[in-house]
Amino acid sequence: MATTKTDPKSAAVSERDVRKGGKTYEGLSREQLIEAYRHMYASRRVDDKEILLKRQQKIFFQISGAGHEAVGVGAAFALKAGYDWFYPYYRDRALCLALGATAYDMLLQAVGSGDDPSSGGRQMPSHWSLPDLNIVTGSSPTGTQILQAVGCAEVGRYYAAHPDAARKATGDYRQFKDVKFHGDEITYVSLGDGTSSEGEFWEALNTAANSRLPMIFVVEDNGYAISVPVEVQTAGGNISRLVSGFPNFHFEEVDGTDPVASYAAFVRAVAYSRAGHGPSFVHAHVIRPYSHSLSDDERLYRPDVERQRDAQRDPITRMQMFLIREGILDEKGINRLEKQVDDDLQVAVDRALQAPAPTPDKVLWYVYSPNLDPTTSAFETPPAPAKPETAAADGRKSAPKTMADLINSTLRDEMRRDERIVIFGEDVADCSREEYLKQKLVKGKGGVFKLTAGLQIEFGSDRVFNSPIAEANIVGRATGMAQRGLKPVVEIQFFDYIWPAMMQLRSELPLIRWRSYNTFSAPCVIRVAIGGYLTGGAIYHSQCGESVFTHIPGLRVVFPSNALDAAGLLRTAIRCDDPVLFLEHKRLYRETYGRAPYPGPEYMVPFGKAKVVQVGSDLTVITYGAVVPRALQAAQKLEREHGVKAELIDLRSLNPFDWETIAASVQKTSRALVAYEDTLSWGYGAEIAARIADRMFEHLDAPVRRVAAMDVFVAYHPDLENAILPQTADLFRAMKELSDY
Ligand SMILES: Cc1ncc(C[n+]2csc(CCOP(=O)(O)OP(=O)(O)O)c2C)c(N)n1
Ligand SMILES: [Mg+2]
Repeated sequence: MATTKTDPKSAAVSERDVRKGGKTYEGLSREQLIEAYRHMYASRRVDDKEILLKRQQKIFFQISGAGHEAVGVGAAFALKAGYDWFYPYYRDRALCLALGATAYDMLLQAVGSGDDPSSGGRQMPSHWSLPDLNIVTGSSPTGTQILQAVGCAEVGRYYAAHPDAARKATGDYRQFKDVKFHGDEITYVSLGDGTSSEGEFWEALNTAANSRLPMIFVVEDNGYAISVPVEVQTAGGNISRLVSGFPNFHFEEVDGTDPVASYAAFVRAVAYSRAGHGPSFVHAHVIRPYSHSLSDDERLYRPDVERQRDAQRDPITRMQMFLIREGILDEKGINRLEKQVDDDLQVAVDRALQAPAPTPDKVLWYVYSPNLDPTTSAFETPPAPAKPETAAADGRKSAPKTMADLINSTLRDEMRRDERIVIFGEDVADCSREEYLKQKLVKGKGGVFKLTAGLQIEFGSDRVFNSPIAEANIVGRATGMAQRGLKPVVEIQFFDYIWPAMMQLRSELPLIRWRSYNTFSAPCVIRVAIGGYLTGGAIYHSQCGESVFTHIPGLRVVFPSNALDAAGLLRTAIRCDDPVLFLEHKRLYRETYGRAPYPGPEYMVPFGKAKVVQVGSDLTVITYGAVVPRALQAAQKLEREHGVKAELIDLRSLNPFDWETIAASVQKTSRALVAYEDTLSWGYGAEIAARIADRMFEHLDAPVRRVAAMDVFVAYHPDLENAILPQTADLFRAMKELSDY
């Protein structure tokens, strides 16, 4: 269909028109107004077509952009396609068309074709994703795009300050992550009025205001969120009033059914934000003439009188009347334009209906990077500790160091090697008021566990900085940054407080690649302090729960038990091309067990390779994290007292995990014990136990046993904590029973 791409620079036509004595409309020429109508009408007609196709059961879902056409076209004309960045929501069909998307692209998604450029048949229609136009893969959860857009906006500024970081590099994720930046690009993000109730919206405004980010927030206010009217969602019924106190913003409130007024509002917003003054907020009043979606019938909650009132503001008919009134097009001209759009659309529909369906053999494609496999030998390098004299020279000692020390050294060396790495999180900076550091008034903090100590001092405040206490903010921004090629290595201060980020962690970050059919990706690292055995940690500083995350396709999960593995796995996590949840056990940070000299700046441990901590032949113990040293103690006692030799496997990496090592060991010993710190029921070890029972039944001489925490949270008093968490004595008892079976 005809989707004439509008060169945003043609806005300059207005000057020519003026010189010729032609009238312009807020700077829009007559040609541009005709173009605007073409996009608006095309958008409405794609909706109408999809609705028809849905009724004919040729597509499976429909959600329309009807009523939102004018504001979308106004925004597209004021911004630059393929230059600025776009996080549109599902009603932005007209915006996407005016930026250069085609109706055919959209219909391919509606039919769910394997050729659908946005998702390969994986996402519902209206889930836009077109990398050439900088339209970033969107999803269905309301509002998750907003914090990602914040991250995206931060990236342009970062590359402007660190242009070398944008260079291509080989040998790690950067080889597959091209960077586009200009330095003055704007990030557009839109949402509905109801979505402004989501906390992430407010977190995003807060950061955008505080950092004066070049962003435009657009609230397309159609007065309803499915059946819930705006006054129920928004205190006082007007979002503009609520956000008006945010500093550094430019605000616009506009009739979003009027393309000329919308365009003018966006031109002002763009001028403000592109100049670097800060973010803009455009509140556009629109209508929603087609119910929420085809699954909704708004007559159930909106009386005719209200719906008719809206209909009078329909942007399509208003624009037709405007063009006629202004003598820009007469009725014939309008009919000709509409016929052209309809004819082109029919061609697109016919083609889309013939497009190939996706094939089930590809469903697992792009869950992880197809380019860089972190389980391969490319990520396996031997430790190369510094010789004592060089070690002394660069301030490091070849003496055994703690896990905390080695994580810190690994971060430092990786930051030296890769300027795309940024670190942020709660308290991770040495000191936000950097003048105190410069004046040497303070030493700096660098994390509540000091894992990032000294990094801000060495790398500067734009590479290592504090976030607000808002975990979705941390993960959402990291996702947006990683989409544009940065490598955020962010910290969640305590696993117990990871849950505000759960929508981002479950439904966004790990899905970026799969849902966009490998056209976007977001490889980044989320470091999380986890676990108990702390004495006094109590409920909210001792939780495990790793199985919640190993249950998420697309997310790598690692859990080292000692300093050397932590260094090697962290380096792999940073250099690989997938999102990684890096779990650091707090109790192990400074434990004597598992200390090691720093293994050098190239040391890597591949994912999915377990370590056999002790070789044995009588039973297999499969574990990880802080249970490893406890299981080792129990195994040594078992050998000492009973001559029973257990083979102890430290998984190190939970997703992927090393089935081969488990299988080989169980085949040898015929007895398996799975031990983990998390609560017993539905814990990570349940999956391992089930697989052993399922696949190795013939090799087993005893039931697969588990040792884990009681099914309750960790309590404060040490006696309670000891009873709740698996102890060496519990492990010893279980091993003994299993060997006796
Ligand atoms: C987190 C989340 N909660 C609920 C839903 C279900 N849902 C989809 S759209 C919608 C209403 C959104 O209303 P609004 O933000 O006003 O946008 P509109 O559809 O009116 O343009 C709801 C509740 C969802 N997709 N995501
Ligand atoms: Mg709404």
